Amino acid sequence: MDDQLLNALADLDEEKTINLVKEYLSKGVSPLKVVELCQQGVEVVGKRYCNGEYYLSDLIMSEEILKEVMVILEPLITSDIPSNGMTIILGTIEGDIHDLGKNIIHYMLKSSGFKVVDLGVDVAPETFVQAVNQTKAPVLGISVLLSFCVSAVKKVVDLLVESGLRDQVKIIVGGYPVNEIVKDYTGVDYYTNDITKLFEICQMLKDELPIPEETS
Ligand code: B12
Repeated sequence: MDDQLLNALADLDEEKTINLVKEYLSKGVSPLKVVELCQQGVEVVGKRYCNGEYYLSDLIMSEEILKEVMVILEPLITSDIPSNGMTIILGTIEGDIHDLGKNIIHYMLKSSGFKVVDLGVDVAPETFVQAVNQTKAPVLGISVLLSFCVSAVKKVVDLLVESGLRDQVKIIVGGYPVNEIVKDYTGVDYYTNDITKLFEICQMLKDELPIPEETS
């Protein structure tokens, strides 16, 4: 069953992908599982693009299909959920316009009660720092899909240090090139591409936050 959806997306078969997504959901498969399978499918698209089997137009096609999938999934994962009191800033780093993964993270966090401040794509390091300063959010999530944009993530961290804000925010990165080396090079606190792990980290950080004083 799993391979069918993965392969339909990898083969850029729009109709089959959409039908399978609807079928899986009707059989009780969770939206998160559907996202994971789609993500594996576009990973294959990326590999085929890398080895010359697919062209840029195929990358764009995969984007179109994923957007259609998200139109189906979004209402299922962003119903009215009460806020859990924690704000997370999200954005795709400067030079990078990939946003499908970031948007999925946004929906998922929102559906778990986190307040998300989404800065969009191609976000300058200075804008991230400004947002941390203004919102006082304890968590900053940065999406980076292009290897050559990793240095801009390091710039965000360096600017936060320079502005004296580094200690008040935990930084999580996600996206195609992230790994332990990227974490160490950039100076961020965590990296993950696993939504479940992201939830674990956010939940842990939330539990560590001071409980707001009661006002009478
Ligand atoms: C679709 C796609 C595009 C679309 C993007 C559309 C959009 N609106 O996002 C288009 C066609 C525009 C595009 C353009 C380009 N792309 Co592109 N693209 C892809 C592709 C096939 C899929 C990306 C995707 O959407 N995946 C689906 C989502 C759900 O997964 P995800 O993004 O990985 O997100 C998940 C996790 O990474 C994680 N995550 C993501 N963000 C965050 C943030 C946080 C805080 C956390 C915790 C987790 C997290 O959670 C998400 C959900 O599970 C990838 C291949 C790949 N393997 O990633 C190439 C890929 C990223 N692209 C690549 C390239 C080279 C380009 C171009 C330079 C191509 C060109 N010649 O122009 C341009 C760059 C444009 C730019 N300046 O940004 C390369 C990058 C290689 C590298 N090492 O740098 C890849 C890897 C393809 C390849 N194998 O060569 N691309």
